[in-house]
Amino acid sequence: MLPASHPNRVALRFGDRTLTHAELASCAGALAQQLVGQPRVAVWATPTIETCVAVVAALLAGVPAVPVNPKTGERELGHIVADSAPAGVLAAPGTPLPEGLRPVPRWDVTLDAGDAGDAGDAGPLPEPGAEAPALIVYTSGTTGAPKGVVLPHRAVMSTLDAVAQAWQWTGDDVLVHALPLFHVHGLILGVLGPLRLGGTLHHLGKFSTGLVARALADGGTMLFGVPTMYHRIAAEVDGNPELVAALRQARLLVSGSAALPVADHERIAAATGKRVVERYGMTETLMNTSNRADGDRKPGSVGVPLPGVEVRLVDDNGAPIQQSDVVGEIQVRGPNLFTEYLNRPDATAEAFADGWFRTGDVGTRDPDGHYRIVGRKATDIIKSGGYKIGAGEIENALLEHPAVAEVAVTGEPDDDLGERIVAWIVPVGAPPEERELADHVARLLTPHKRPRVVRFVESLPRNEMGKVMKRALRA
Ligand code: MLC
Ligand code: AMP
Repeated sequence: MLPASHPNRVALRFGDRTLTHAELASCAGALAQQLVGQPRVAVWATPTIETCVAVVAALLAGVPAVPVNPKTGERELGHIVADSAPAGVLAAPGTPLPEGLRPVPRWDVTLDAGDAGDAGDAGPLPEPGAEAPALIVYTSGTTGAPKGVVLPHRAVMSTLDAVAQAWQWTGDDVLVHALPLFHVHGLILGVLGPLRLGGTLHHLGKFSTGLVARALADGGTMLFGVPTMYHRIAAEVDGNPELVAALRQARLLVSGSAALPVADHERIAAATGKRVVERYGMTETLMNTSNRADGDRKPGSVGVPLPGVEVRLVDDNGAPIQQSDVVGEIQVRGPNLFTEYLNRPDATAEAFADGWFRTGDVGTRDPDGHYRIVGRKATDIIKSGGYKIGAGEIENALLEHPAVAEVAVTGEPDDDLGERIVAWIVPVGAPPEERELADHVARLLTPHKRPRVVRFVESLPRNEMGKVMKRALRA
């Protein structure tokens, strides 16, 4: 996992805290010795250097790590803890943990190899097998609680090697980002990517265009972001010469996790001369397609299949589509795929068709082989700010509020977030404050799943079966 080249190069930079590759190997190695043999550990994934050390230690020890969003609400946390049954939780010293994690033993992540006694000198650990689970990342579905996606070492390594090729990404790059460290984008690409290549991650802690500009001006060569971040950058380029100069000198700007609007792509290109490289991934598949650093960066396209990844489009009957420009479901096969949903053999079986993973995304292929994503099969999946959110989980949470009689949740277009969550509510008596409902969802699930708009209605449109007709609501 960790190359021995450039031991004195900075591997991780968070604010004024840094670790070189040698220091990281030493403190993560010491922690790994303590973790060996554990079935699974949770990582309290704050945007800190300790989160990176904890994940690397678990990988070195061959212990699957479950990154947990530190803003997870009580209901969702209860589900993740019960479902993944971690033997312990790794957290930065002094970080308070919520009630739901009290029964789980805590390991403090220290940056000092000496703290682990002689454990750091116990010699290298055996490499985990390629199929051994590396990470379990929770992701939302249309209904029910999030599922744990079991990602083997093979998938993590192959996806990093594939994007390194496509983006000409090397150990000389300094990656800048402000992504959360509990999802594929920020953690696997954004932390493990630079570490595998022997390069540097400069994490900003929290996204702002000012911090991006400063970090790129201060030696950053690559930027990773979700479209919401690029939208905020695009909104500022016309009046912010510092930001424009910083973006101009960057080697590569990469966007993913949701569709980058063509208008934002063009605005950034016009102001900086840089075309953002868009790529397409998913928790279950890691990275599927990308525009290449040395190829056309087509606005509105997610590029071509990454090395080793097979992509196909199928029609409604599951038959492969050979022609270009015909809409079909995107299916994927390759070493980048997950192994299974934890404890959910039913869901795992349903996710595959003849060995191909059914992404649920709908797209087309240009005559030159570039893919475009045009939509999604399930209307109950919402992508907001790059986060995948299931309408069903929010509906269930809202139904627990005493002032809610009936509810339907939809996504509607939002310039900043891509989609915003809208809750359509039939209240019990007088409507509650919108804020109260948003806080309720944030407390039970997580703040990014809170409704941004609440619409009170007298009744919900239903078909003869009693099912809410969400298309009628949106119309
Ligand atoms: C707001 N907050 C609340 C709250 N309302 N907290 C409690 N209760 C409430 N009612 C808090 C939030 O937690 C947050 O805290 C702050 O207020 C602002 O919240 P926000 O409005 O939701 O944040 P916003 O500015 O809109 O965030 C935009 C963003 C974010 C782009 C920075 O959406 C983001 O980081 N997105 C990245 C998602 C991602 O990584 N997806 C990858 C999935 S992997 P605070 O402290 O945080 O400010 C994948 C595969 C692939 O998709 O292909 O990559
Ligand atoms: P997640 O489950 O959070 O990993 O989200 C994966 C989903 O994000 C995919 O199934 C797509 O719907 C969406 N996605 C990721 N990258 C892109 C992209 N470049 N363009 C459009 N959608 C994307």
